[in-house]
Amino acid sequence: MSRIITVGAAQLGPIARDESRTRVVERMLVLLRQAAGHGCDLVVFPELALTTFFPRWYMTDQAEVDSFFEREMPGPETRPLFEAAREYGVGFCLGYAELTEEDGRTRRFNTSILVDKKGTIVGKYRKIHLPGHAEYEPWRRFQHLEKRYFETGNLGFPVFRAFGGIFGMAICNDRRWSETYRVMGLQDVEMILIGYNTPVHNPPAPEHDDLSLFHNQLVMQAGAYQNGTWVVGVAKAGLEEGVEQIGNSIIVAPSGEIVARCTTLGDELAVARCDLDLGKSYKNSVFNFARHRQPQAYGLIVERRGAVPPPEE
Ligand code: CDT
Repeated sequence: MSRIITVGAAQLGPIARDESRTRVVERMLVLLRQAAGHGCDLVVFPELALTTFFPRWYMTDQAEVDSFFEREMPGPETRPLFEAAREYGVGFCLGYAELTEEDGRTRRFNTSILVDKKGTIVGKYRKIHLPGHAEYEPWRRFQHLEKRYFETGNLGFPVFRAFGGIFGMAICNDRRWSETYRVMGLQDVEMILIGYNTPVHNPPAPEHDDLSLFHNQLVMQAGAYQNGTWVVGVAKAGLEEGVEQIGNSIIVAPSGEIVARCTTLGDELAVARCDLDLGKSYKNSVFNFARHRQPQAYGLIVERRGAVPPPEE
C-alpha cells in the first residue's frame, strides 16, 4: 500500500448559535466534495464542528446544554457525512460533543472520531486537557466553561492503524501540551489530527493575545518535529457570536515545516500530499527514543511502548 496520503484541513468559519446541524453538515459536505476533487484520502474537521462553541455561555438548564450534544454517531443529521465518505472514498476526522450512557450514568465528553473511506468509525478520542473553568466568572467578556460541561477524557491517547499508517487525535488545548504528542510518539504515531476553537482573546492572560497565532504554530511544529510525525491542525475560525477565533489551520511535516495552510477565516480547504515515511528519518536518528531517551533519569517513570527499533549499524 502507498505510504502517501493526501490530507485536507477542512477549516470551518463561524457557526451561529441558531444554525442547524443540517446546515452545518451541508457546509462540511461542500468541503468533503472539494477534497474528493483534490484526491484527498482524509479530511480533518475542527473541534465541536457541528455547533457553535457553546462553552462560551453559562447555562443552568441541562436540557439546553444537552441540545448541543450528540446522542448517537452517526445520527440523522450527521449520517450524510458517513454516506459521502463511502461514496467519495474519503475518510474524515470529526469533533463533536458526545453524550453517552456509560458505567450506569450519563457522561459528556468533548470527542473526536476517525472515520475510514468506507464510512466506518475506526477510532475515538475524548479530550483530556479541558481548559477554562466550571463556574460563572462575571469579569470575563465571554465564558470558557469546558470544565463545567465535559468530563476529562477516559480513553488516553490511543493510536489507530488506518489509511495505511498510524494515526492519533488530540483536541484544541491538548495541542499545547508536550505530553499529548509524546504519548502518541511513544506508540510510533505517524499523523496526529487536531481540531480547535481558539479565541484570540484569552481573558486570564490578555498579554498573550498578540501571540495567539505564533503559539498555535509553535506547539504543533514542535510536537511534529520532536516526535517525527505529521500534525494536521484545523480551526473553527472567524467572528462567532461576537468572539474572534483564530484560523491559521496548518499541515505540518515531521520536519516541523508547515506545508499547507488556510489563509481566510471562513470555510476553506488546505491540501497536502503527505508521505507517512517522512517521519522515519527523525524517529531513527535525533528522536530515536530507544537509543537516546533517558526516562530512568527523569525522576519520573514513563512507560515506553512500541518504540522504533534502532537502525542496523
Ligand atoms: N477549545 C479550546 O480548548 N480552547 C483553548 C482556549 C485556551 S485560551 C489560550 C485553546 O487552548 O485553544
